[in-house]
Amino acid sequence: MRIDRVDIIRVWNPFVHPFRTSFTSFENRDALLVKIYSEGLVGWGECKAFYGPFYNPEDNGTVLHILRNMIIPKILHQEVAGPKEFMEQFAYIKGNRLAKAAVENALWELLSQRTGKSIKTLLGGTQKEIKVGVSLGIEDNINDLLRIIDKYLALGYHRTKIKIHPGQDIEVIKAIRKEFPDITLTVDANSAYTLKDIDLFKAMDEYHLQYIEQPLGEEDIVEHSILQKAIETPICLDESIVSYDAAKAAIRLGSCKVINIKSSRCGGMYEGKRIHDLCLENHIPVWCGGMTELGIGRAQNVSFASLPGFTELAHDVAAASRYFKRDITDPMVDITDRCTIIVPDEENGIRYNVDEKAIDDMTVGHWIFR
Ligand code: OSB
Ligand code: MG
Repeated sequence: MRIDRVDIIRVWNPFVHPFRTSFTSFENRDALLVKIYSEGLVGWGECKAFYGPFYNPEDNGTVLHILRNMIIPKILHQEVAGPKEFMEQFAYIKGNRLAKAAVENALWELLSQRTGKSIKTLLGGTQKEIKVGVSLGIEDNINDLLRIIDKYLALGYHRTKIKIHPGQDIEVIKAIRKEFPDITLTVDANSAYTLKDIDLFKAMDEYHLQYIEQPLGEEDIVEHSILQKAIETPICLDESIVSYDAAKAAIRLGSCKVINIKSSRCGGMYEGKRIHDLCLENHIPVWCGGMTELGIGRAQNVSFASLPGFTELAHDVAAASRYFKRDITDPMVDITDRCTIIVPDEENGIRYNVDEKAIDDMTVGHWIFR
């Protein structure tokens, strides 16, 4: 594929409800989109970075630098065979995987258009629909949270995940279990604890959580292995799984029993699939994580989650309307009455077309390279 032009577009889309985590509170999705023009076709990628480095070490500023100074000059007016070759070509750039993934995702899109095959087919996806869960932010008032949980249960969400942080953890879990004793419940600590809190995690065992997501630091693979051996509840690693090697280390050390794959954090869907395959071989259940994506990234996550290992656990890929009043695809990504999302493929003909008018209305910055 010859790359003829690349645009980076920065958009802001307000959330319908602020999303509060242990690291920050998000009022709107501030995202960089990558639009690649190639031989008459246009492929879009959505970068998953945030406006600051609170969750990932990268942010929109570092991504812009890597794309405009390191990657785009090397691919503009050049041939790029596909996502795999792109990743090989840029292996010499350390880290910066969210930046690489934005381009990689656009290349999958172009490959899909060139071959007339869906991303699901190109990746080797096998599932017609994916099962979705909901991830709920921190609320000051526990009753507010209980009412929000109720609302998503009524919509049929298959798993409820709540964010915890020191001071708002075991009491919240207790209150939820009192009102909803049997729901599939998980908690996400977003790295807010250390091994000093081991007794707190032992105490969580009695609430039969499906898993505890990322209790300790991103680099604490050894510490997670100590914690996992001390508790019954499965640990699910999220932030720590930045690469195939990190996943391999976590599995070998017994640092977790579940993995949340965010393919973008690992450089894109090609790397994400390698991690998926590794987990499948090692009988580690996986699910597809989310980063409050706009429609382009959300639709690509739906395709990625159709891989054969993503069966039993629900994904953080909810209906777009759970986050935004308006999104950048037409139609917006939505759930079925079974609370699943249909995976676009050749047979069902579903496509999430990019809504360029919506993007225009949300644009706060635009860089053109040609
Ligand atoms: O830790 O999974 C996380 C959102 C932003 C950054 C990190 C995380 C999250 C979520 C929401 O939990 C996932 C989603 O619904 O998109
Ligand atoms: Mg998480």
